Amino acid sequence: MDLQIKSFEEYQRIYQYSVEKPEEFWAEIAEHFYWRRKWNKVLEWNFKEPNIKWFEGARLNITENCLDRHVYKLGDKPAIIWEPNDPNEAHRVLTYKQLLDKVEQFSNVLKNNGIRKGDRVCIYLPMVPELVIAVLACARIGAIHSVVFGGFSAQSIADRINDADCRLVITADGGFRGTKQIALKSIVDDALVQCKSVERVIVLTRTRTPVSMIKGRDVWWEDEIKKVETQGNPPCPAEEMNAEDLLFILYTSGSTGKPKGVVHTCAGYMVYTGYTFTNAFQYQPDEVYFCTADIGWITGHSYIIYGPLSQGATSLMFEGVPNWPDAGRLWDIVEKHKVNILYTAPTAIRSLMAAGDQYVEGKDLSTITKLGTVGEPINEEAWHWYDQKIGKGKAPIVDTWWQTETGGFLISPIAGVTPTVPGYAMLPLPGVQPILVDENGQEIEGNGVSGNLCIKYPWPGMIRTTYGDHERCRQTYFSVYENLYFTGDGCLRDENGYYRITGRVDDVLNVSGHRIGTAEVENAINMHSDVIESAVVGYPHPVKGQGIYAFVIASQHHTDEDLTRQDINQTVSRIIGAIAKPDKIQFVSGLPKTRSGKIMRRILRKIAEGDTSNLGDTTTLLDPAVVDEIKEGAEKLRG
Ligand code: 7RM
Repeated sequence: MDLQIKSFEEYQRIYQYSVEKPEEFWAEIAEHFYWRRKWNKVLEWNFKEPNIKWFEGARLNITENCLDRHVYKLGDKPAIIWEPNDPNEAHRVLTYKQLLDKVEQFSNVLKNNGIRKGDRVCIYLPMVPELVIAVLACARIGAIHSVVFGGFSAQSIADRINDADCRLVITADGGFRGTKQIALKSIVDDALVQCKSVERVIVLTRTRTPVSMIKGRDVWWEDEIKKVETQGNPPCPAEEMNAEDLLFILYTSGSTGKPKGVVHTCAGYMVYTGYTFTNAFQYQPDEVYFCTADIGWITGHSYIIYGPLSQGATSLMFEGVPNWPDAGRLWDIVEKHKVNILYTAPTAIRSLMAAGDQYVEGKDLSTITKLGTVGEPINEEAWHWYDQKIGKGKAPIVDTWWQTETGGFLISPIAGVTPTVPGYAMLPLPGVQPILVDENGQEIEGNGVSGNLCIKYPWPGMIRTTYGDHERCRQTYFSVYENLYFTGDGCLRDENGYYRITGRVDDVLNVSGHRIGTAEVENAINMHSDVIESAVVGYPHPVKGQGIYAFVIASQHHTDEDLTRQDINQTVSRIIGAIAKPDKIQFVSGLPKTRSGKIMRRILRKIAEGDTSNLGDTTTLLDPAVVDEIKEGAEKLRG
């Protein structure tokens, strides 16, 4: 069996086969990878505990699949093209050969600094090639990476470092993003005041901002590289890993206040990201593939690094932001590097669309053959703009639905092979068995129905546990509905059997494609000294998809409410990061609560949406009068 599915007829046949004979199907997919030793058993599983083991007995290293195995044939092919924040700075190209050399070199740096298989390493770097090198070097020696997105605060870093007991942090002096500079090392320094487990910090120079370097703890990346060079640059053979050894931890938000460390393991994740990447995008040998995500999120892990590299693709990474120096930057990059496949988020499409077509006109986008979107539902207007202005009506758009927990795409078109409909993720990839259930866990069969989206059979890329707390993994994903993985998403299956994701059914927001828990934001707001209580909901936002709306009870009446709003925003930035700042803060004297003290979010959501015509039944409220006050306040805030 070929790895790439080539026709709709083949898709249907293989899909059927993957359901009837899943182990045979996945074994055939896995044959396309390099194993030091093959598996004894393809799959062992139960969703009760859960206990999920793929390719037991197999031994491998994912970096051997991403690097070593390509070098003979593709040694001089660009593996990574790096486009800097500032268009006037030179771009960089790392061929497969060069990337392997650099990964081996940095693997030796990690070893020189006492890092061994199983150790946890926190990576807090800007979008530079060294981030890819650091990630792969960890994987090469069997250290478990935990990448933290550069937009998170010192407190968030500390929480993540402590949760995983990281021994090492890899960061940079600073990072460039548009006109801003982010003082990464200084943020790490603030975090480390709370972190006992960290013995060493490796600091890359990027912005050359002055930084504090603590003797015995902090070392420069460049100095450590020189040491390896004086050792004669010895090779660093890849550590042989067991299939189910941990590859990485990535924190993600849920309905509680504390982010979970999603755990992915070596073999299944490798097979799944490679298989889904090559299929959904139908990657061709000389194509340049550009994913605009940050490596701090799962999209960057799976579809800038591991998926493309395991397939020998050229992966373009971009340090900057889509709207600087102007809203034509992505199109300049496409033109400059002759990008063939572009993968971005609906929020970026909407903001570039809003900037005006003049930023697209005159740019040569003729190289584009395929387009992709991810992270949130895409509205029809943005889909058509993307299709017409960027794809010129000739590039299929793959709307890839997946999650941090799924490792890779579950429901997605296969470019040019399966059909597409605006706003639809379409059909499950072979190997994926979605099901819709009602509130009671009853399967909703047939077409033209909607329900809660679950998956009824394991796939290799799925979450194995939440780090340090397996029970939490069971409760969150496997106990809501018996024997099913629950995604947290609502979903429609139309008359044709096509899937359309309608959004989260839990208290998770999706702001510009970033996952943020309402409870997390509430906790942060409540840290502010003048806040008694708060309730956070999402509301439709034209560019961000969802905006954050906070209803806040303050302990005293402030004459300058705007200043208090700014104080609250500062608090949220400090506790979580600027990405979680509320877009709107409304001061209220009370919140709509039931007699048992539960906040009725349904009512707050309606008010935040600006739709107060029908708030539903409010008679069970402790104090129904508070609703009118909140409605009035909301109208005033809207102006
Ligand atoms: C890849 C990623 C996951 C949540 C997920 C959905 C939403 C993701 C789509 C989508 C509609 C899509 N991982 N989501 N992709 N909604 N269409 N194509 O985003 O863990 O950060 O978020 O994002 O709600 O549950 S994530």
